[in-house]
Amino acid sequence: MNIYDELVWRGLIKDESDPKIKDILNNEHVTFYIGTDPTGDSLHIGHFSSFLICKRLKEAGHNPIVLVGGATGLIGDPKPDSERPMISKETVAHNIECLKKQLVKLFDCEVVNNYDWLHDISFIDFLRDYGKFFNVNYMLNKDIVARRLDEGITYTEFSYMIMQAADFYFLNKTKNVTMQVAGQDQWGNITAGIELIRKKEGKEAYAFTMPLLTKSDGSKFGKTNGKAIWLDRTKTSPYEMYQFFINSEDTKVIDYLKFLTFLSKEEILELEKKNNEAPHLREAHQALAREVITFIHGKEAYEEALRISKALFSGDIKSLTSKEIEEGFTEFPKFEGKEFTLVDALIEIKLAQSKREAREFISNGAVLVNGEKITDLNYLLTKDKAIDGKYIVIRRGKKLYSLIKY
Ligand code: 629
Repeated sequence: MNIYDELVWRGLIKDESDPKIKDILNNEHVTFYIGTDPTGDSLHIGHFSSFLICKRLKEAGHNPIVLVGGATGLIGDPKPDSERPMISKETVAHNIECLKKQLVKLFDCEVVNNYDWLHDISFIDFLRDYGKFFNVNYMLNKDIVARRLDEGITYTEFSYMIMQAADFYFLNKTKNVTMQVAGQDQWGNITAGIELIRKKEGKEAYAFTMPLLTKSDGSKFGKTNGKAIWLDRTKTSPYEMYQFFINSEDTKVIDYLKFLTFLSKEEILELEKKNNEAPHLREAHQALAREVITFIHGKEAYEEALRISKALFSGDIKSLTSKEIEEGFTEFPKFEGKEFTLVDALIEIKLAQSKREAREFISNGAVLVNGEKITDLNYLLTKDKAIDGKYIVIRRGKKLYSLIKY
């Protein structure tokens, strides 16, 4: 299957600027770019789903360049609903360093920063050499800008499109970049660049966009309980990422495999068959979690996430190290470790309302300490019973956990 047909099969093509895109992708070797603004100090899984195109097209013989918007990040790409708060220059500089590290590590490609060529264009030159090529009606017609007119859009955010167009023009001139790729939300910014190159250089440039991954209800992919799934493991641990993918909706898991992994069509069709026949075995979900976490964090991190998940499910906490407990129990409450009876502890860690209730839970065998059922009402919790001298994991019933940290 040629690269174009593979991208179509994977659902990775939304809009194309020109019917020639198919021939270009299949038969030429082009330099293309995809950009991101440094709005945060880590990429999230939504960025990851878009930037994977760098590896896919590189394997098909094309040359990817990733742009980090040191200049555009100071301006803010207009969102459909409201004006972005300005980010300080120090924060943008910090975020650029963080993103560059992630992008080079994950996608091993050239990274450029549009601050390098945009920062010293004078205001007058910007208006004469770039602004002159943009009819305001054209700009007002761009979907996101049009939707902001009622709410209001500042001159600053309104200018953003010209900056991104200038990037495409500059990269076309200096690095022979003839294609830009992005998620579908970027269509207006990208076509502005194609227009600018045509007007200033009389040359053709190309673009295609990818659909933004969504959940089955149409909401944005990459968030769980309102929390984004970050690539920085200190913000989202591999275990949390594992839980996120294992809990993908059965109706979306095959789409996610096509979008987010390099498994072959045959492998994915096989997983689709298994998912249809026995979704409870979650083989497609397991493959998705394995492929994505291994790509981002490495095999070790995936296997650790799997160990934590199995221990939590089986209750065999003693098989975990204190580091694995730290990763696996991020969403459970943590309490100060000290020497106290299990009865008192249950009250302090909010797993019982009273001594009577605590005794009842213990006597009924509903309380596990580090995975072991304890029915002794005089049981004492001490540091030497903690895993690695650090953690005692208390479980009440099927899935109520609390952590005591020494
Ligand atoms: C200057 C800036 C350029 C080219 C691109 C850009 C950034 C672009 C943007 N991209 C999104 C972002 O930064 O805002 N104006 O978060 C984001 N992108 C990846 C995908 C996207 C897009 O990083 O393209 O569609 C979804 O993640 O929203 O010369």
